[in-house]
Amino acid sequence: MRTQVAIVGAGPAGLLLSHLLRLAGVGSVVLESRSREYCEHRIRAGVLEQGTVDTLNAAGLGTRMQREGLVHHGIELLFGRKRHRIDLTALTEGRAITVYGQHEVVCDMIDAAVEHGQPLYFDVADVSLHDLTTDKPWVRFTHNGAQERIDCDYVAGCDGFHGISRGSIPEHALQAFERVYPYAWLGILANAAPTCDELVYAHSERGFALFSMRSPEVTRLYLQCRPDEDLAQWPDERIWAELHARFESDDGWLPAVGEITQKGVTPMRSFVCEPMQHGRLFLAGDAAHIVPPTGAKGMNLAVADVRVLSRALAAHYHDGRDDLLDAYSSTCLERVWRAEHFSYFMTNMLHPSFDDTPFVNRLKMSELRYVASSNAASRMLAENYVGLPFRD
Ligand code: RFL
Ligand code: PHB
Repeated sequence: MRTQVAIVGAGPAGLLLSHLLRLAGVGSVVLESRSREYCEHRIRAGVLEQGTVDTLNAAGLGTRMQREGLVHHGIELLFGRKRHRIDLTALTEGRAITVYGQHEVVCDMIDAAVEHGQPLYFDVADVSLHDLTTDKPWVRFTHNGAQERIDCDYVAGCDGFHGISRGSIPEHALQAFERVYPYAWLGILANAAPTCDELVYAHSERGFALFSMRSPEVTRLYLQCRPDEDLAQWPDERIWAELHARFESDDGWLPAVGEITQKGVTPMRSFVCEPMQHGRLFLAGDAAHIVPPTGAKGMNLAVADVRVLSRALAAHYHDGRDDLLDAYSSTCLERVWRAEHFSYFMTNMLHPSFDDTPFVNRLKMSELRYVASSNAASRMLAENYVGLPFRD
């Protein structure tokens, strides 16, 4: 097989990259280790920044999102038994976020790929990358028991944090920056109508909790837990009791209880590798960086990376220019580090930790009160939460 760009991974990064490249007249092949069914049902992120929504709409991928996505103009911070609204739209000259499940975005992109005959191989195994520092890189993989080879001009490593792409770069050529948090999130999906129109980020002495949603019938909830938490210790009744204890407030607001249809534990980590390129391999999305989910930035960063990469590749093929490809890593890292800082800030402020001293507890409460009451501080939060506008 031969293509211009071989893409490893069919998550948001890989699927959107292949779509944007097709629109730019650049050929690609996508290789995914999981089944289509698995990718379409993997429950993950839910918050799309304005720039992500605009990118999906401009690429013709927004039809169902416009119909089913929930546009939110604010979020709530709950602490000291009171809810404090951050008016995202008023604080950011009219910007907003859209709540639409990542797996729905993935379904929409897979449908578009299939409709346009985009080569997309699910259930591949043993993907390996070769000759990345030459101008003739190639990719080996197994599909339906047969060994295959793709010769290409470029490889896009869009295979997430645990993929093989980043590991194909010699250790001495990369620098990694990392922080592992001493807690995780237990997340559930429940068949219960959301009882608030906006997301509620709750700080309580018992730990953090988050109220989110997927549709007018489905609530998404998270609670801070131990990184090694055993789900078997969390029967449904215990989850609801703990959520209700953490969301307790003076106005009596609580999420509605419903059948729990999905449960999972998400570890919390910040990670960046620099540079995001090695020879003809470009890393995008979680393959290059991850953030704790408190800032809702992971999928949005994946979209931002491939937006930059697709334009740089189009400039190479159509205009014979490589300056955008050369600048890929530094262009992306500017946004990545802003999101890293914001996610770290939100995570530290909202999660009590077992090793917090009473002094640190007081600092966190002061920070929450400041963010909720100062126009300058809430504008800082709002501007980062809705995401930086694209400059191109
Ligand atoms: P993905 O989605 O992990 O996709 C990588 C794909 O590569 C495949 N793969 C391979 N394929 C071939 N060969 C190999 N050797 C392979 N190894 C792996 C995988 O099967 C997979 O299909 O990475 P991508 O595309 O970079 O997208 C990143 C996002 O998925 C991630 O950042 C977000 O989900 C993070 N995240 C959130 N991001 C947001 O923007 N807003 C949110 O509200 C938000 N909430 C969240 C989140 C992530 C969460 N979890 C579960 C980690 C909430 C949670 C709970
Ligand atoms: C979600 O709805 O899954 C979600 C929302 C906000 C976050 C993280 C996850 O910060």
